[in-house]
Amino acid sequence: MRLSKTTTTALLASWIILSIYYYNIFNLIPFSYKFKTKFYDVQLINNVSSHQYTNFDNSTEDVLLNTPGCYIPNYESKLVFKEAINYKGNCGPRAVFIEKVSDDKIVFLINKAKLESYRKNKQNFSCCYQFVSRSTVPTFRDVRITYSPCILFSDGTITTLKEEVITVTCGLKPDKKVKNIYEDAYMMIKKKKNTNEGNSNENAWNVLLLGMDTMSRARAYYNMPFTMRYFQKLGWLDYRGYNKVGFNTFPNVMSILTGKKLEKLYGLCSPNMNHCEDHIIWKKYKNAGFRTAFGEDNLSLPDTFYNYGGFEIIPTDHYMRPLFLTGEKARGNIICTKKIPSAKHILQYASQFLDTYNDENFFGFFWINSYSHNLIHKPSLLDKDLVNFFENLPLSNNTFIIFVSDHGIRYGKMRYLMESYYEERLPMFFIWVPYDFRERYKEKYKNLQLNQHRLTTPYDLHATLWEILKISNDSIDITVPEACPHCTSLFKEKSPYRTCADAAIDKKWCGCHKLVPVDTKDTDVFNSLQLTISHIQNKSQHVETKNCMKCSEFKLKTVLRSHSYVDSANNKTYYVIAFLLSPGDVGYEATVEKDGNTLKELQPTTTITKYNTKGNCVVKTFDRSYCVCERVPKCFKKHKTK
Ligand SMILES: *[C@@H]1O[C@H](CO)[C@@H](O)[C@H](O)[C@H]1NC(C)=O
Ligand SMILES: *[C@@H]1O[C@H](CO)[C@@H](O)[C@H](O)[C@H]1NC(C)=O
Ligand SMILES: *[C@@H]1O[C@H](CO)[C@@H](O)[C@H](O)[C@H]1NC(C)=O
Ligand SMILES: *[C@@H]1O[C@H](CO)[C@@H](O)[C@H](O)[C@H]1NC(C)=O
Ligand SMILES: *[C@@H]1O[C@H](CO)[C@@H](O)[C@H](O)[C@H]1NC(C)=O
Ligand SMILES: *[C@@H]1O[C@H](CO)[C@@H](O)[C@H](O)[C@H]1NC(C)=O
Ligand SMILES: *[C@@H]1O[C@H](CO)[C@@H](O)[C@H](O)[C@H]1NC(C)=O
Ligand SMILES: CC(=O)N[C@H]1CO[C@H](CO)[C@@H](O)[C@@H]1O
Repeated sequence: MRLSKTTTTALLASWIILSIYYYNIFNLIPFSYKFKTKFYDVQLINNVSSHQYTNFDNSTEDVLLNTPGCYIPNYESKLVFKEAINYKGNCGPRAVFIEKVSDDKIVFLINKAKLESYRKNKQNFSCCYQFVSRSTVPTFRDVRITYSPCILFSDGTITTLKEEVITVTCGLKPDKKVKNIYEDAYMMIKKKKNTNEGNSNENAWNVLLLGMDTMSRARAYYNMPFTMRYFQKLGWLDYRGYNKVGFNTFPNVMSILTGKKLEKLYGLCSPNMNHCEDHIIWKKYKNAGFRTAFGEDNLSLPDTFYNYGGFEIIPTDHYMRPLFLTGEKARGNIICTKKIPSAKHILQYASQFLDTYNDENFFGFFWINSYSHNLIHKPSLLDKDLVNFFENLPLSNNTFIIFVSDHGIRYGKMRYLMESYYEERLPMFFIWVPYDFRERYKEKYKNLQLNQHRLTTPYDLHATLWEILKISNDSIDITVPEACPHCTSLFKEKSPYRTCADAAIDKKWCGCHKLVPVDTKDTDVFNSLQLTISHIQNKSQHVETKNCMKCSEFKLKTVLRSHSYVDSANNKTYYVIAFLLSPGDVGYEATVEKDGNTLKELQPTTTITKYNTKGNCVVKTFDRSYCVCERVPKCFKKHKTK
């Protein structure tokens, strides 16, 4: 296709509109945001007398990373992370409490006054509890749970903890679910017996890996200031150049857990997640005698393990999914599992897990979606809870805590700005290193500190998890990350010359570039647009759709921004262009490589506007981004349209 005259005019017009837009955006930013200072300074606890450190890291307020191999500007100061409007919502108050009286006994406590507030009419009521377990019949995507009969209890009743997940119902006839006034769900750790009694490894280092979805480092600093200040005060390590390696959650989380690339995982993890379980790092820890746990909230998300068939067989010693299967509900900006936000269930359970196995060895992996995945969510609502959580962790001196994300904000109005190129690519990554470790492995700790100012990736983190296991138990044989076989752990210094290519980061996701604006009328930009848009148009015309529906023909509506960079590794020029197509105002960000006179689009070209709900007529959900549905005129018969 050729760009029509109208399109060219549109290009010009959009440039003008965009200029006005930028002007407005930047003038709306409150002064205090524009010149945020100090906050980004990284303080080293021990003075590092590395010669290279002073030579190679010249990062300042204006630059996140400035090594010969990777330059990342401090885009953070240019973005405003406006939080969603506060839609009043809360899950509680909780009126029935469950506490442990011993490892396997629990007590029910009823707060009468609070329960009274749920009693709208004056009907009599009683309460009963049920244990929840996974259905013994394996189900695809692991969605089935079973409930034990409902047993009546009163304030102070003590019972044996049979299953970890418990539900409570109060009402006129709660066991028959008649006129319920109150429902709640709980998860209590049921300690597993130490199989090799008295044989727990004294030299072992434990790991708590806590993730929070869609949190760039910049967003963390903006929206969770209490947590960030807490980290700084206590000397957590803060990795400024942690670059993602795939599009959405699954590839970026799985690269931490397996060291593999998405292309490889597709085959391995099919037809369900148990098929690739042996490649997951928690399994290696489990095999070495560590207790393992896994929990993730907001189960209806499209891009987590669920989408890959789930785990038919429970993969870890402790597993939170059955709790959330008792029913998650969105309320305001938060997601509740009965009377407690799902994420707080996770924090409470993680805390119990650490407490329970404090004298043994463990590896816990927990992932929180519900406070940050969507733009309606507000990370700030979890900020103080996180500080509280970290502060009260029952830590001995042998636990590494890793607080990490998968990527930054991928869609929404913020993506119209050039700075969001970095935002999407640079997830947060913090580590708490136990004091004893710092003392015993001075060199390793020094390197961990140095690498805060180097280009790092999920593959490095994977290698690091291996090495923590190796240090804990020398008989373990390490497997190098398949996607980056020469990548070492973060206990080794990363070269300042390291480039994205060295770190196995695809060109498409590399954040190590200095983007400079290019006129949207530039010939290369024009040709790049033509190339990309014709690809998208072609793609959209080949999408499989439901009966009597088809994808509308896309046309360029407006160019949002156009930039270029030169890659010093090959001296080629790349164009980064964001644009909207109509109908539907679907936005994309494309990167096009110029090689001599040939232009090549770096795949995938992904949407920067919200998951396209106008594309609901597609057969494969993934195609939604490339379709705006319309009816086929005069189509009444049942036949498949192309
Ligand atoms: C560490 O560095 C600070 C600031 O550069 C300096 O004041 C302090 O004396 C140094 N401490 C040691 C132990 O070298
Ligand atoms: C960093 O700054 C030092 C001192 O100002 C300078 O000598 C060095 O060349 C700079 N390094 C880089 C990579 O720019
Ligand atoms: C509620 O319980 C009390 C005491 O058991 C009983 O006297 C009363 O009749 C009950 N009320 C109703 C409406 O069932
Ligand atoms: C080390 O790991 C092996 C399994 O690879 C296990 O058999 C052994 O008990 C572990 N050693 C200790 C001290 O935990
Ligand atoms: C951890 O180690 C530090 C320094 O060695 C010590 O002061 C502290 O009491 C230890 N804490 C625990 C929980 O063992
Ligand atoms: C258009 O898409 C089809 C199916 O995806 C593909 O086979 C074909 O090569 C594409 N054509 C062009 C010109 O990109
Ligand atoms: C890139 O260009 C510079 C200067 O034009 C040259 O010195 C350098 O060798 C080139 N690098 C490559 C990889 O071609
Ligand atoms: C309760 C629940 O599952 N909430 C959200 C989880 O994530 C999906 C996808 O982003 C939302 O559509 C749900 O509303």
